[in-house]
Amino acid sequence: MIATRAALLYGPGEEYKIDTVELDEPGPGEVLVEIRACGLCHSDEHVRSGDLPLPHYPVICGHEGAGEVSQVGDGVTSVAPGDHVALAFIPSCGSCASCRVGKSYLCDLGMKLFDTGIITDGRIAHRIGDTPVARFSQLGAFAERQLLAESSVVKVDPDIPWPAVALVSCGVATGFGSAVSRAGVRPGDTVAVLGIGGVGMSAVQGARVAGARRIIAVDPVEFKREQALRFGATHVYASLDEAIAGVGQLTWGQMCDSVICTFGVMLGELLEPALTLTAKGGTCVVTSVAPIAQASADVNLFLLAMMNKEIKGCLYGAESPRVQIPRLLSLYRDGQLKIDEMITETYRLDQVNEGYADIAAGRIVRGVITF
Ligand code: CXF
Ligand code: ZN
Repeated sequence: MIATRAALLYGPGEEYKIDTVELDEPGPGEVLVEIRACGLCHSDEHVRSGDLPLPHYPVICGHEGAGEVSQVGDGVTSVAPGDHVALAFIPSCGSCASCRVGKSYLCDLGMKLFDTGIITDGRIAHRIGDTPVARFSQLGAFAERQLLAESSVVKVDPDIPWPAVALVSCGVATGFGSAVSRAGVRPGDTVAVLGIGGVGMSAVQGARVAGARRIIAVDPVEFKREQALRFGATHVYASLDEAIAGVGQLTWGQMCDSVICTFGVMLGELLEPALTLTAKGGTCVVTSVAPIAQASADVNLFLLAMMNKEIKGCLYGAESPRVQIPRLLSLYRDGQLKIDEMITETYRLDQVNEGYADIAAGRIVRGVITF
């Protein structure tokens, strides 16, 4: 039996509590990973706040993780003890239809994300006494070590600092891909990014790398607007109303080729202003996670058709983790992708509640727990 200290949620609306969780030894297709860093992503906060209630508590959150493989079970071929890995919040089985066509971000194993049993064989492999312990997204990286499916880990080069590996595993891949892959930003485009956290800042960088001419960052927090200018934004606005007025003037009414929604929480009422910012023929990408009960949105359907606009959902930046994570880390190593600069604060595991309080107060772009 293996033990780990972990930050657990015992129910929606509660704060994290540190406890000891028992893990099985790695079975076939499983790996034990010593977690070295885990970013504080807003999706975990959706679980904590109750916007995204899970079927089982207690749960270990934390999915923007990085660590070192310490043990592997039978049949594991892609990693060995000592390897550095990023944790992927969508697993890659490699054999379903989506994986086969290079869209592992839609892997069929994604349907097991909210199961309490481990992906490999569904058994309860994480527990406190007789109580099963769930892991958000089958990861649970707010823990010193974690038992994971091989399909959930992506080998990375060992020279990359742990916090950068962690951030690329979720926020950077999601934001960068939202701009480059899902919106398809092209040189000369005007792009708006709505909400500047780790995902939004990575969308700003994606737009910059893709050659956008104007990058409009919208966030009510002055500190984040200032930061956005350092990462490639050319114009910043404090509100959607100000952005609509400002972009109207800047573009002579043409508005943005693409608009990327990276709000902390997506709400139905935010879609219409995002579409107002979108040019005719343009694309509005919805990346932010909405409360699970958010089933309606404001859309002027007449204008949607008359202006030939697109609305697109976006998961994992619409790129496959095993391809995209190493690719983005190469861009980071070459200095084309700023990741260290996105990390405003580093926390210990037992400071996870403080970290999320800092996010709620708009004090940080990205926080990271290091171990
Ligand atoms: C989330 C999205 C919803 C399910 C799990 C993870 N993405 C990352 O932040
Ligand atoms: Zn995330």
